[in-house]
Amino acid sequence: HELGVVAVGFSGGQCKPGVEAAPVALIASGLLEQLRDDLDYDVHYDNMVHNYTDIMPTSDSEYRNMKKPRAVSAVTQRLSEQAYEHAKQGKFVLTLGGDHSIAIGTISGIAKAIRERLEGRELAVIWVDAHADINTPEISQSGNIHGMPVAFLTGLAKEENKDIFGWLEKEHLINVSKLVYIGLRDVDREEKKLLREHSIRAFSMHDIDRHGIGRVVEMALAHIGNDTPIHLSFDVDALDPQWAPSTGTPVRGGLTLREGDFIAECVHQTGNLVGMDLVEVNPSLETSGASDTIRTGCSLVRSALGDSLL
Ligand code: DIR
Ligand code: MN
Ligand code: MN
Ligand code: MN
Repeated sequence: HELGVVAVGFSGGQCKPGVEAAPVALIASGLLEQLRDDLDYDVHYDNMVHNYTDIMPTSDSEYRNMKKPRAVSAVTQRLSEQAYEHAKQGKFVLTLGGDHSIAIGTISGIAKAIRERLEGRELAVIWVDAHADINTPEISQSGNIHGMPVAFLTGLAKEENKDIFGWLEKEHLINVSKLVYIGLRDVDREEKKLLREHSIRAFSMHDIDRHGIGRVVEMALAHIGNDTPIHLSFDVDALDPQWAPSTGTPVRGGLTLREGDFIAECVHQTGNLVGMDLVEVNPSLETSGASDTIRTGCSLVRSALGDSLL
């Protein structure tokens, strides 16, 4: 099986430097060799961490309350094309971030490729995160675009300006009915309203406490259905800070390492997984826990790609 890897050293979707160093740390710990040697993937990696300096805007003032809108738009547009190229050739697309704004790029590119390859079929997305990342620019409290990717990907947020996400076309977008969250526990008031208004399927930590992770994953996959290509967008802050302390916005009361791996394993077992983002690992925060956080990230990726299944 073929695997396209894109290392995205980008941190402009939020304000804390360091998250751009995660791809190097993940790769240096041997992740790609493990995928090649232990899991038998044919790994296609261009041997570079993209920071997209060549397409950085010279000035980037706030627009509609968004911080660094032109930088995030330019990077995600380029990444969308990279992900599209991999997915069009039938490769699994693995993106190592970077902050979660980069999902605008990967998911839009994969969604477009899937529509072309599978006669209009729509991509489903499982978003594992402490946060819903569905703020529109106007309701966002922070202005950080890593809290907005789902709004742009579902078309809940729209913008005409081509330099500020106006490049997103219909074929790039996902349907709210094919989106499922797992792990939520820090959702903004206005985001909760959106989730309710659009009847978006969401499993919070409360649901996991009530039903157990096994039943929750079963319900999440049942919602998506059997015959749908799936993208797994995994924010490492879904895990409890005990397992992933080095991340920009840690929230206590999260998933255990095994619960995180279990989600990834089950999604792999469907046979429908076509792409994964691993985002928000920031080795420069809580540095005493950085190597644990990197190990956690590697474990989640290996699980999604079929490790630890007998
Ligand atoms: C918050 C935090 N909802 C925001 N979002 C984070 O800035 O929009 N996402 N941290 O990962
Ligand atoms: Mn090949
Ligand atoms: Mn998060
Ligand atoms: Mn996130």
